[in-house]
Amino acid sequence: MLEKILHNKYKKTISECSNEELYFGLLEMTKELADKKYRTRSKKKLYYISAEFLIGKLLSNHLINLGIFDQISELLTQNNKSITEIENIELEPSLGNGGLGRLAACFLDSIATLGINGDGIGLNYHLGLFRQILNDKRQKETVNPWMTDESWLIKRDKSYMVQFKDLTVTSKLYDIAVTGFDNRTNWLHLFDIDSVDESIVKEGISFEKGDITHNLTLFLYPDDSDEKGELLRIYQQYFMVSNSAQMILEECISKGSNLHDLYDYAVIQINDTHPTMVIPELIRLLIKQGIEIDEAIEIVSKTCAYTNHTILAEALEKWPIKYLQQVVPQLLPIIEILDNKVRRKYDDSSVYIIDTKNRVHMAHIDIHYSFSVNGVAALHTEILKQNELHNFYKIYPQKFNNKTNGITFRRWLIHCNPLLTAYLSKLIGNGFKKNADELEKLLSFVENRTVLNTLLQIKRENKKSLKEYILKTQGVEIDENSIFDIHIKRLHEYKRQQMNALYIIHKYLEIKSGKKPATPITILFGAKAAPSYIIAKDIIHLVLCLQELVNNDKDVSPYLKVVMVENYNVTLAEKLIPACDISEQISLASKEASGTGNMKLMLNGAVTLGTMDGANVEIAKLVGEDNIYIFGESSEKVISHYENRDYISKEYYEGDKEIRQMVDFIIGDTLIKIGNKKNLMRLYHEIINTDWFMTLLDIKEYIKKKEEMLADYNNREKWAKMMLVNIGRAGYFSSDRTIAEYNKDIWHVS
Ligand code: Z16
Repeated sequence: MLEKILHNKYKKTISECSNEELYFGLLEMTKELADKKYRTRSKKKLYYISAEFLIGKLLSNHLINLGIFDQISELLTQNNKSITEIENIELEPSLGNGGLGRLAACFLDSIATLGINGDGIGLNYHLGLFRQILNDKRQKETVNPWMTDESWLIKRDKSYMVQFKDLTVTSKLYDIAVTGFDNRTNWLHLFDIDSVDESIVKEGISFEKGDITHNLTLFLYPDDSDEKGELLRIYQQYFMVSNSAQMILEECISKGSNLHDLYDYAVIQINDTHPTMVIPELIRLLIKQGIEIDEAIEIVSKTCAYTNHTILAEALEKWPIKYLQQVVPQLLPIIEILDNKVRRKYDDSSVYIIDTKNRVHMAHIDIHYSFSVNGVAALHTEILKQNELHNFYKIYPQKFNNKTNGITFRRWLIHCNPLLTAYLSKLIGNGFKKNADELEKLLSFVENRTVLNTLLQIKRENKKSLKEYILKTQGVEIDENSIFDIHIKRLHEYKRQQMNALYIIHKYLEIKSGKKPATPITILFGAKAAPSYIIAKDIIHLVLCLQELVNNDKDVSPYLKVVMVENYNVTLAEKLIPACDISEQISLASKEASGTGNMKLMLNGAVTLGTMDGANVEIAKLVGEDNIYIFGESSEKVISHYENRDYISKEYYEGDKEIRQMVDFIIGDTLIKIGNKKNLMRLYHEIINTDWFMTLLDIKEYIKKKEEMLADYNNREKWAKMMLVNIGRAGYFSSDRTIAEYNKDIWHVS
C-alpha cells in the first residue's frame, strides 16, 4: 500500500524517496487505514471536552495501534530507511501545557482501545505551547507552529454559528483520527475559524489580544495551574463549548433523542473548569428548543460529569461577571438562575456560584450541576472531600468519586522503549500489551540473575541513546555510566525544582571539599515556565547558572553534571524517560493532584524519589517501601501548616547552618559572577521570606534520602530488583484501567 501511495504522489519507490516524502506517504496511508476501521454507533456516546489535548507526534502511535509498526519499520529498513529518522520530520502538535493535556491524550487512546464510542472535543490552536529557547541562561519564548499543508487534520464540511456580544463567527471543524490499539477509531474534533492570522504575532509570542477575529484559536494559553482572567480566554472557552453543545445536540437528535432524554444519548466529561460554560450553554439551547428551564437544568445535570485536577486556589477559575457580560451576555441570566437555586437551597455562602466580589466560580457550577465529581488520585480525592470541597461533599456525598490517573502504555512503553518491550515480550509474552496487569508476571523473575542483568543492560543502552541525543541537540556531553537523576515537569514552585537546585549546591560544595561520590551523577531537568511566572523563570536561571558552574569546574564535572534540556515536550519525554534511574517526584505533599510522569518513569524502570503526594502514595503502596524512596512532611502536616500559618521559612534558614550555606550560595560571589544579580536576589528573598511551598521544610530529609539512594545504586543487584518490581507493579497505572473505571462508574457507554 505504501509503495502505491508513494508512486501516485511522487512517482518514486521507497528507496528513492526522501525522509520527508516517506513521512507524507505514511501519513496518507495511516489516515486511510484509520478511517477504514470499524466504528459502531452505540446509542450513548461519550464526549470528552478539554481545552488541551497534548497528543504529541502521531505517526508511530498510529502504526502501533493499527498493528503495522513492525511490518512498516522492517519494510523501511529493507530499503535503507529508518522509521526514527522519518519520525524526526513530524512536527509535534503541542496542544497542551502539561499533565492535564497529556492525560486527555492518553484517555483518548484508551477510550478507543477499550472500544468505547467516545470523541474528544477541543480547539485547533494554530500555534502550540510556546517553543522554549534557553539563551543567556534564561527562558525565551517563541512560536511553535505544527500545521503543515498535509497533516493529521481532516477538514470537515461542518460548521456552526457562535455568537459573542460584539461579533458572530462561523466555526470550521477539523478531525484527527484516534485509533485504538487493535480496536475502533474515534475522533478528536478540533474547532477553528478561517480568519485566524498567524502573521499578527510579533516579537516572541506577543500579539494584539483584542483582535478576536484574527486570534481566537491562534494560541494555547501557556499557563499550567494558574489562570489569568483574560477576555480572550473566555472567548476561546465559549467558542469551544458552544460548538460542542451544538454538535452534541445535533448528533443526539439524529440518533432519535427528543432532548428530554439527552442523557440516554450523551455523557459529557468536563476536563477541569475550562469547559464549564457548556452547562449554561446547553441549558440555553434546550430552552430555545422549548424545554422549561427547570427541566433543562435537570437534563443537563444528568448529562455532565466534572473532573477536578488541582487544589491550588489560583487555578480554580473565577470569571468576573463583568467579563462574561462583555463576551457572552446570553449566559448570564442562566448563571444567575443557577446561583439563585443554590442560594434558596443552601445557607452556606461558600457554595454559592457568584461571590461577593461578583465573580463566577466555575467549579461551583460544575459541582452543583453535574452528576459526578472526581479527583485524579486517591489522596487528591480525599483532600477534596475533607478539605477544599468539604462543604460540597457534605451536600453531595454520592457525587464524589476517585479515578486515579493513568498513562497509555502504547506510547509510554511500547513506542518509547522498544528494547524493554521486546525483552518483556520474550519473558512474559505479549499479553501485557492488551492487559497491563500481566506485567506482574515479571515479578517471578526477581531472583533471576540473567533477567536482572538484562534490565540493567537495557537501561544502559537507553542511557547511551540519550547521551548521543543530548550531545547532538544540546551540545553537552554526559556520561552514560553516571546515575541519571531526572526532573521533568512544568516549572512550578510547588513542584520544587528549587529544592533539587539546592541539592546541586550541596553536592557541589561537598565535592569541592574533597568528598567525591562513588558513582558520578547527572542531574537532568526539563521544564517550561509560564511566560509571566517570574519566580519560576528565576528558578530556571538558577539551574542554568549551576549548570555552567558545575559543568565547567574541572574538580567537579567528572562527578557531577547538570543539564537543563531545551524545550521539554512530549517528544523529548519519550527520549528521557527510558533512560532514567532516579525519578524526581518531590512536590510539597498535598499540592500535586496526581502526577503522571511518576507513572511513566516507574513503568520504564526508574526508582522514585518522592514525597507522599498525588499518585506517589499509590506507587508506594504498590511497590512497597523497599522499592521507593519517600521523604518529607505528610499532607496532613502541610495542610495544618497552612491552616495555622505556622511555617516560617526564615526560622529554618536561620536555625540551620547547612541550609544557610546552600541558600546563601544563590547570592554568593561564585554565582553572581555567572548569573544575574537581580534574578538571583529575588529568588533568594523569596526562599527566605516566603517559601510558600515549604522548600526548607523538607530540604534536609531530601538530601539525606537522595544520598541513601545514590549509595544503594552501587549495589547493582539490589537496584535491578527495585527496577524489576517497579516495572512489574506499573500495570495499575495503565490508562486502560482508569478509563474502564470511568466507564463503569460514570459514563456507562456500552
Ligand atoms: C494541569 O496540567 C494540572 C492541573 C491543573 O489544574 C491544570 C493543569 Cl494545566 C495537572 C496536575 O497538576 C497534575 O497533578 C495531574 O497529574 C494532571 O493535571 C492530570 O490530572
